[in-house]
Amino acid sequence: MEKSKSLNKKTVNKYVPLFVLAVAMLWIKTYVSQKMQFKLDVDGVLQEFLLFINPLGSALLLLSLSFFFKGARKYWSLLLIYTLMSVLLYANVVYFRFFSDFITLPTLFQTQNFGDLGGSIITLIQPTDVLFFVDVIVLAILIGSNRVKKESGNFKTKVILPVITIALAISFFNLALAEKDRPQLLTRGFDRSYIVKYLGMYNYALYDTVETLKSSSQRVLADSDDKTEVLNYTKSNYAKPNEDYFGAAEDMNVVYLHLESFQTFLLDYELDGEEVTPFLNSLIGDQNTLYFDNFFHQTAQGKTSDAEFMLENSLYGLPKGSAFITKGQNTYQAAPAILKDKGYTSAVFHGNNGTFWNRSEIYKSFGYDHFFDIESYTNLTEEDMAEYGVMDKPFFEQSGELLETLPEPFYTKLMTVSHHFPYHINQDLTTIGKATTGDPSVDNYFQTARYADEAIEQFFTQLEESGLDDNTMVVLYGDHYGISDNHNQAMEQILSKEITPVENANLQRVPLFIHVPGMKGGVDHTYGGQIDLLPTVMHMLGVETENYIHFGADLLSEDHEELVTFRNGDYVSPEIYSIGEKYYNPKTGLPLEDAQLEQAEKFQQQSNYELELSDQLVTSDLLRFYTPDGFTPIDPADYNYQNDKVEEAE
Ligand code: GP9
Ligand code: MN
Repeated sequence: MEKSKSLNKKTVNKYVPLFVLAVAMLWIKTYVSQKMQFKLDVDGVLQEFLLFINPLGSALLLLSLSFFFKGARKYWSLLLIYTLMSVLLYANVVYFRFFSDFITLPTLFQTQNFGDLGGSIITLIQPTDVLFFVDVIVLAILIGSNRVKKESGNFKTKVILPVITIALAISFFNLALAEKDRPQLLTRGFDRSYIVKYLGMYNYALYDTVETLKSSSQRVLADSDDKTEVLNYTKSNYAKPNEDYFGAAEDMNVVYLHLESFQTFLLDYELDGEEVTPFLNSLIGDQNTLYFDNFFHQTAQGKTSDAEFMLENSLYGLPKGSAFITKGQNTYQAAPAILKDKGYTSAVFHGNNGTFWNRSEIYKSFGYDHFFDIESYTNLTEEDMAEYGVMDKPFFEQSGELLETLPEPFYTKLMTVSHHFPYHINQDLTTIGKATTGDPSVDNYFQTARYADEAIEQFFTQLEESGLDDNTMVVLYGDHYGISDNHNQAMEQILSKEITPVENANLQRVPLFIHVPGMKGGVDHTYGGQIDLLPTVMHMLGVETENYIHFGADLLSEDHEELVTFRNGDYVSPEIYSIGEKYYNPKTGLPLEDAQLEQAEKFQQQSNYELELSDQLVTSDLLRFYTPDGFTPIDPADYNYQNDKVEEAE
C-alpha cells in the first residue's frame, strides 16, 4: 500500500512537468497559428480573448488521455496525441492557404484529389513551416532520451479526474462565452471560420466529425414523403419559358466551355492600357451572343465540382465538402440524362485525371455517355501540361478532333485548366505582362487569363473550320473566383478602389455567354447564378422543365426572380445585398435603409429555405423517390469510360 502510494507520487512528479510543458507548447503554437495563419476576422476584446483561450481546453483534454495509459506507454501516447494534433493543425494551415477554408471530413475522403493537388501543395508550403514541428521534435527528444526516466507507475483516478474536470470546465466556459457573443453557434454552424475563431481548431475538427456522421445517417432515415415539400417549393419557383427564346437552339449541339477561375472583372479590365481578354470582349458585342453581366458563381468548398453540380442538376452544392465526392452514388436527373431521351449523345472533355473530384463515378450517375480524361489525349510534351492537366490550347485542339467523332446532336462540356491557381505559365507562352502589385497570385492571374482567352478564340475557329458552328450552341461560364478575398489588398490596387463587403460580393461575378447561331444577342443585366443555367439552357433547346426538381429558374423568363443565393446564406439582388448577416444597399455600399429591411428579411428567409430544401434533397438522396414524367432513370452500371481512353504508341 505504502509502496504504490509513493510510486504514484513519483509518477506524478516526473510526468506532470512534461505534460504541462506539452500542454503549454501546443496551446501557444495553436494560438499563434490561429492568429497568424487563418483569416478569422477577430473583432473586439472578447473575441481576441476567446481566440487565445480556445486551444487550452482541447489541448488539456486530449493530451490528458495519455494519463489512462500504463507505465512508459503514457509518455509515448502523449507524443502520439501531440503529433496527431500538430499534423491536424498544419494540414489545416496548408489547406487554408489554398482554399481560405478548413478541412472537412468529406473532403478528406478524396485522397486522390489531395494527391493530384501535388504541384499546388508544394507552392503552398514554406520553409518556415518547419516551425510547426520544432515543438514535436523537442517533445520527442525529451521523451526518447534517457534523461527523462519513464516512471512505470500509473495514475490514479483521483489525479486524472481533476485534470479532466479542469479541461472540461475551461471548454464549457469557452463555449458559454462564445454562445454569448454568437448565439446558436453550434446549432446553426454559420461558417467554419466562426467555429475555429470561437472554439479553436481542435473543437472544430470534433464538430465537423459529428456533423458528418449526422449527415450520413440522414439518407437512411429519409422516405418518399420527404420529397413532397421540395417538389412543392420548386413547382412554385418555376419560371415559364420566354417565348422569344424557347427552342432557339432546338436540336442543336451543346458545347459548354468551363472557364476555370474566371471572374467578370477580367472582361473590361485593361492592364497597362491593354485588354486582357480581347476575344471574350468581342463576344460581348456579337449579334448571336447573349452576355449576362450580373451572373454570379454560387460555389463553396467543392469549387469546380460545385459549379458542375449546379449546371447539370440545378441543385446547390453542399455546405461543406463536395457533393461530387460524398454524393456520387445518388440518383440524379441531370442534363445528359434529360437530353438522352431527345436523342443526344453526351461527353465531358477534361485533360486531368478522371478521378479528380470523383468525376469518373458521378458522371455515370449523371448519364454521361463519354468521359475523355487525360488518358484520351496523346503526344503531349511537358510544355503542354499545366498543374491540373493539359494546357488549354493543346486541350482544345485535341478535344475539337474528338468532338467531331461524336454522333449529333451532342451535349458536351469542355473543362479548361491552365488558368488555375497559382497561375503559373511558361513565359514563352505569354502575350501580356504581369501586374505589379507584389502579390504573385494576383500578378500572374492576367497572363493565364489572356492565354485562356486566346485558347477560346482558337476553339471558335476550330468549330468554324469543322462546320459545326452553324449548328452548335456554345455556353461559356466562369466556375468560381480565382482571386480569394485573402488577396483583397492587391485587388484594391488592381481595381483602384476600396474592397468593401459590397465590392467583395461584386467580385463573385463570373462571366456567362450563350452563343446560338441565328439567335438575337445582347447584354442582359438580369441577376442570376449558376443554379439558373440548367433551366435556361433546356428552354433554349426546347425542353420543358416544369416537372423537374430545379432550384434555379430560366434567366430569360419574365418570372425569373432576381435573387442570387450564395452557398453561405448571403445573397445578392439588384436592390439588396445580404452579407455576413448585414444588409447593404449595393448602389451606395452603405447599410440598407429601414424602408427596405422587410424585403431584405423576406429574401433572406427565402434563401435560407431554398438552401435547406436543396441540402435535404441532396443529403437524403430524395430524387430516388421521384421520376418526372417522360424521364428514363439512369443506371450508372450501364456506363464505362474505358473505351474513351487511347493507348499511346510507345
Ligand atoms: C481539376 C480542376 C480544378 O480537375 O477542375 O478544380 P478546382 O481546384 O478549381 O476545384
Ligand atoms: Mn475550378
